[in-house]
Amino acid sequence: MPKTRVSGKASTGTNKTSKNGKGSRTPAAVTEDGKELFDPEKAQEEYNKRKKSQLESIKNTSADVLREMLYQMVLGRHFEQKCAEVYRIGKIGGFCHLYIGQEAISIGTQLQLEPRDFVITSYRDHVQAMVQGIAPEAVLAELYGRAGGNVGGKGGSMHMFSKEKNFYGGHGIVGGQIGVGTGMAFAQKYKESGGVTLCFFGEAAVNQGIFHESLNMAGLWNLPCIYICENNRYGMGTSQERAMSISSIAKKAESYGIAGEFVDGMDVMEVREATARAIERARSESRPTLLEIRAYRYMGHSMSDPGKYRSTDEIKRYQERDPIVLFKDSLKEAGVLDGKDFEKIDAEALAKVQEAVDFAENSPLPDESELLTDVYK
Ligand SMILES: Cc1ncc(C[n+]2csc(CCOP(=O)(O)OP(=O)(O)O)c2C)c(N)n1
Ligand SMILES: [Mg+2]
Repeated sequence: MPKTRVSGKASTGTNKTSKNGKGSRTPAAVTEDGKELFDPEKAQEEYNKRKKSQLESIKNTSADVLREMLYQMVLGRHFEQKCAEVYRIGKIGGFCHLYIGQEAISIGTQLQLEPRDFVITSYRDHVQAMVQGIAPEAVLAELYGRAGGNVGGKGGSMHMFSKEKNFYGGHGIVGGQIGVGTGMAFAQKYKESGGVTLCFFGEAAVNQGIFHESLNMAGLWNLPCIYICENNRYGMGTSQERAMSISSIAKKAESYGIAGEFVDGMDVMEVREATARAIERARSESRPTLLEIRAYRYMGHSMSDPGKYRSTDEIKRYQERDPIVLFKDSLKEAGVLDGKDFEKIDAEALAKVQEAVDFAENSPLPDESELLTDVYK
């Protein structure tokens, strides 16, 4: 695998947003106002439809970028599975929120960023930190609370951070990062850096006041901020339907006069194209965008979630539309990669995860002298 990140600009696709930014491609398994409910037949239909559009997008993307995208998705999946395994045997303490099932969001959005761009996110941050260029070794050592972690073992799972990689956390307060991300975009505009901010948050954060205050400001002040709502249907054990008065989050963009788009988060190419449109809007017009990207979290909210609020059947039905499987099928059909390449990518990712484990295991605990450094006194 190349060590340097293959970025490459994504095409903005044919699914242009309308003037108010609303996307035209609405998955069949989801109605216009975002009301889902899962119908396996419709989902299959949608899968086939998406596959066609994926093939189109794949044709317009370089083979190196496509391979890197798949590698990062597979690495993210294996890394998180390893986290679950080592958490269960007590290697990781505290909270641990996994990203399995949502990989297409991080990979589809972040791999097209430039060094001047910023990222900020919630506590579900391991994969996003790695895609941003923080080494898996440093992320796992951080989870282990070791000195080799990207914040010296003092942040843990929820607080990945790297100034060098423009990755500004890792935040535990639901929605807190939306205000900070808005400020980061303000700084980019004020300093005329030409950079954009990707600000990730879950659908439950949309019910917080900070979401509305931030989007209002971003709309009013023309900030280059891309608000990415990762709608995985649940905030801890509460489904979106039980907590939100309307189900289309993308529509909320209209309240602030900014572009909003609904995106299928199981389709990494669709995520990539929607993000490319938002980046273009932010860079050339300094206008914000709200992307509602629908995916599904396969694991519990955190490692301590007993998962009594949903059925295993529901989880299985989403897994049938797994973003990695869908992407592999399309890459194969497009003649970009084949079974042998997939095996190689899998082996590379597993080897990288093993390197991360070896590094974390052998990394020392932070020195006692570090106890009061990097904190407000
Ligand atoms: C202000 C605040 N309220 C409550 C919590 C407890 N809490 C932690 S995660 C969470 C659910 C958030 O769900 P969502 O925003 O959808 O993100 P997801 O976990 O699904 O990625 C809640 C309520 C918190 N951390 N911060
Ligand atoms: Mg959620």
